[in-house]
Amino acid sequence: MAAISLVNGRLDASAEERYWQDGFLFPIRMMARDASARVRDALEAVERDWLDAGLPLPLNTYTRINAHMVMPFVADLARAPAILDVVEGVLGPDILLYSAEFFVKEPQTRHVVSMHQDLTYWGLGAIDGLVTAWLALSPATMESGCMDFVAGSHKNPILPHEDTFDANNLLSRGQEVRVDVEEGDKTRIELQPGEMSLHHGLIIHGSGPNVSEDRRIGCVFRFIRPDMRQEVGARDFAMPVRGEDRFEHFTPVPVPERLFSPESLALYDEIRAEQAKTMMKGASERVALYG
Ligand SMILES: O=C(O)CCC(=O)C(=O)O
Repeated sequence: MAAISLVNGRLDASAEERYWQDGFLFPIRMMARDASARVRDALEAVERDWLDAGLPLPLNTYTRINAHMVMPFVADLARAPAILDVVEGVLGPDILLYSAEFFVKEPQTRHVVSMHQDLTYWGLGAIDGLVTAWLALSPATMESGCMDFVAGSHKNPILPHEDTFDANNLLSRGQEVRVDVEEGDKTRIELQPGEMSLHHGLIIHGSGPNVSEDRRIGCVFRFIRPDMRQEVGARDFAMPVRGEDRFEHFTPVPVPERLFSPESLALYDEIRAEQAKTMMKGASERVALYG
């Protein structure tokens, strides 16, 4: 797939049009390979140094939910002008960071992501004002279990999903959209380290297992427009990253000062408990990441 060409670091009108038509855009070269290797090193240093450091929750919870609230390098990356210049083409000049997480598939493992729509359990409604930026920190290929998107499927409402709670599923509830997706309808989102894709919150997507020799690591940011709002939970949280928030629908989250500081861990706990009420709503079993 030919790389999306940026004009002064921004999407041009045809790229924006493609995003709204297909519900995704890729590959976008966001940083050089060696810069993405440094981000990977930072994550792997956290994995090495903090796994047995007595954090209140398993390290995997912090890497999978709201990583930007406890890891300054994640918040810094989300605030990088190069990324925000691209995201602005979809959301406009006022941008909040709703969440950040790492999707890691270890080499030669069976972990998958079932076909789903992101917005299903987030309580934000079936909105256009959320975009995911998925930055590859290692090759995301068919072999390593890159994402697959169904072009145009973001024009659907939120479709019925079934919670499978399958242990090999990386999603919080193992949720799967109740739609049969033909192989021929999938676009393979292959990315090299430092490349990024964008996807709409309603796009039907998933990913297969990693049968390669390397880890498959995605650093994933969910950006929203400030006029979005939490419709299910009593309140919600987001980090202001660009422009102005004239709506104040989300309680602002500060950039953490250092890795896993006591203050950021306390705030993390409060936010996770509040968001769990929405994320676990209607679940028939414990939702491990929130339970
Ligand atoms: O990383 C993956 O394979 C899936 C990630 C995903 O579903 C998402 O970022 O919305």
